[in-house]
Amino acid sequence: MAKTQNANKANAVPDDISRAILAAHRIALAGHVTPDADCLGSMGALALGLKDLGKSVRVAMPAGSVSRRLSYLTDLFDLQPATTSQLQACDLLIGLDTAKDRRLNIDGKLDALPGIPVLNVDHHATNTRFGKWNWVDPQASSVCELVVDLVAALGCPLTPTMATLLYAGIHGDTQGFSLGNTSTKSLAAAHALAASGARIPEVCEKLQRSHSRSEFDLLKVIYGNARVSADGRLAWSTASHEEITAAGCVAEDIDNQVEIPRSVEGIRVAILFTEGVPGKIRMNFRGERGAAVLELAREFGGGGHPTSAGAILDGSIAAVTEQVLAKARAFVAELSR
Ligand SMILES: [Mn+2]
Repeated sequence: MAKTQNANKANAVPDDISRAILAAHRIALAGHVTPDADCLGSMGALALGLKDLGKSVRVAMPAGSVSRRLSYLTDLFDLQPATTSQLQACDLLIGLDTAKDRRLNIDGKLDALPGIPVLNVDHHATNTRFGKWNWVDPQASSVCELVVDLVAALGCPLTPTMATLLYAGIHGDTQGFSLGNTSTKSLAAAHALAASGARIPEVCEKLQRSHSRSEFDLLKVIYGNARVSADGRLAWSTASHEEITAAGCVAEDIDNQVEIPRSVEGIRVAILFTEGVPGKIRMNFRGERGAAVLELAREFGGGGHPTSAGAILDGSIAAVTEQVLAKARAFVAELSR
């Protein structure tokens, strides 16, 4: 049980992080492009908590960036996406769940917000520490797990809606408490959120059992295109721009469908290739039993977590798939049995 030594480690909030937030008056929040439940849950809960402290809060969220499934979360915090000039009027920008400044989901990125100090709260091992203040804890299951401690340190009471948002993010990043990042700390955070009124059945229904017909048709495409390598250790699937469009979906509807090839027994590496935008092939990599797919994603300019990573390449889906599968086959061949 090598992991126990970190399992109870408290995500103690660094003093400079709480101080910088408490000193600010107009706070902008931003997550990463193609936002997931962790990104939206942490933004939403922190936005509600900071408003409760009397801060003016703006949320960066370019139009069309949230999937239909996850709009459940943005509806809970009910904040209009900020305009660039509203963001420019802020005296602090908090980046959440975002490893690199160029991944921030802000029109024009940080270049659009000159002079605004950035506070970076993240759990990606590849975080570049792009903030003036940085709180990066790769041991944390999710940023929502960190925000549970952050709102407590700031003195914000956890409302049932904040607890629901944070629970959704922990649920999302741990795949329903099923992955290796599920620790006593993440379970303790979930316990605290449940005690604060998190609506757990609602989160599970909305995140797991609420596919629109279009999203369901896209799942059928991804099941239909799924393949497994001859040795059974690599599984992948694809969805071309034509297939995504024919299902009635858009680029934002691609989120965790890599779980489909990942669900094959015995695989070590799963990859999903999707062409949400024509000619831009997005790859989601997942590693099972410790397969460090981050190395693979980095070969293609990507990043992420050790066993959950992504990258984007320009080209046709056929050419990119062939190029990446060649490297992936070599990668799984090197893994110990
Ligand atoms: Mn996350």
